[in-house]
Amino acid sequence: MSGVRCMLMRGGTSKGAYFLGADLPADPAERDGLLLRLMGTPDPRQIDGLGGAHPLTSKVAVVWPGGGPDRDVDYLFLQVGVGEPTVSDRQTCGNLLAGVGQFAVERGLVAAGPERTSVRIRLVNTGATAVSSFPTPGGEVAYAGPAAISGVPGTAAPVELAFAGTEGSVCGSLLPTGRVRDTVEGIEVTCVDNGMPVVVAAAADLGLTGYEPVAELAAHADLARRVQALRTAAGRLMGLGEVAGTPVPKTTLVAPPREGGALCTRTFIPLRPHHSIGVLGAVSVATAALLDGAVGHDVLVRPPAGAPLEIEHPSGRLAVAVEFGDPEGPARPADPRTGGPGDPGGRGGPAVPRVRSSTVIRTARKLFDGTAFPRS
Ligand code: NQM
Repeated sequence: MSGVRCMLMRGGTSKGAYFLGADLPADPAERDGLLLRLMGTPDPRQIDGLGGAHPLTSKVAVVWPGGGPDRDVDYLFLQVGVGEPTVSDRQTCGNLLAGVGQFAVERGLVAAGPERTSVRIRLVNTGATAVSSFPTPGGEVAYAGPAAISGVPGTAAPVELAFAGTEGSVCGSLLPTGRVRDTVEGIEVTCVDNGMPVVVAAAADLGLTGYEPVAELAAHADLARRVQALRTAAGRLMGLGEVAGTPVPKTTLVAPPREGGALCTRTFIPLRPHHSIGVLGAVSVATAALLDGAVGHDVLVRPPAGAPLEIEHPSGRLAVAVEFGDPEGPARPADPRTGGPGDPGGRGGPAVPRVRSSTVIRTARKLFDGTAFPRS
């Protein structure tokens, strides 16, 4: 049986199989069929494949040389279902992104610099771009280093991810309903898309504290049903159509921070509670919380000027820096009253705020490089 060249990597708090585009079938249906057989889907335990029986470990990155002067590589993210035979390109993944630059160097798509390397990556799923910068001492990718990220044991080399063009990644605009706040299923929500479509609601409005451990949320009898009702109704308002069987929008429940961060979160992807929070999910939630009138804005504890927002999640924190302003023009300083970009409702501020860039620090590690064999 013929195998496929594959690298298994941890990217941030996710794990996935990385492929060169040229190593997979060009036909998307054929490619997806192969990926299902490689990952072990639709067995809920993925026992006969590479998948780890959870959405966070059933992921695929496909990378190929960039087709334009402004980018080095293109990165397509595919979410492979666990118990269902699905392969979705409807979202990107900021966690697997953390390994894309190193993979591109390892596969010879990008030449490493003598100390550090920056790789310009087009996020094919959304059209956004990211610059990934990581250490390459002596022209070799260094995976070991001093950076700790919540949700991953130990330390590794820091990977800086700077995003641009993430507004409206899937929905077309930062506030896809055209409003900073909506009432959906009797709950106040903010629907936002700054790289990931997310429905933000106050945990208290669903009868939760927002500090529950993941196991408690997973065991909650009625919660998945309520989250599904909320996101399917919100998904229609966001112009996403029928979202019951799709990975977006995510739902994030927010509460006041209680560990020194800016905001506490519990996220569902789309119905299973996240052990931490997705990278672009956190970027979107942080962006929303900075908007006057948005759900979460009233409980946000703003950091000192210039410091990133520490988004608390079940296994620690994720620091997100969001810069507002015309993406083509100079950065606009945050509104001194709110720490955010001003009132998006029009009461003296811009009608729709613009996001200039967002930055996070992640780590990644090469776990295995070789040949993967699909189930026949
Ligand atoms: O939001 C989970 C993750 C993700 C996606 C998800 C991600 C992101 O934690 O950018 O990284 O939202 O399904 O890897």
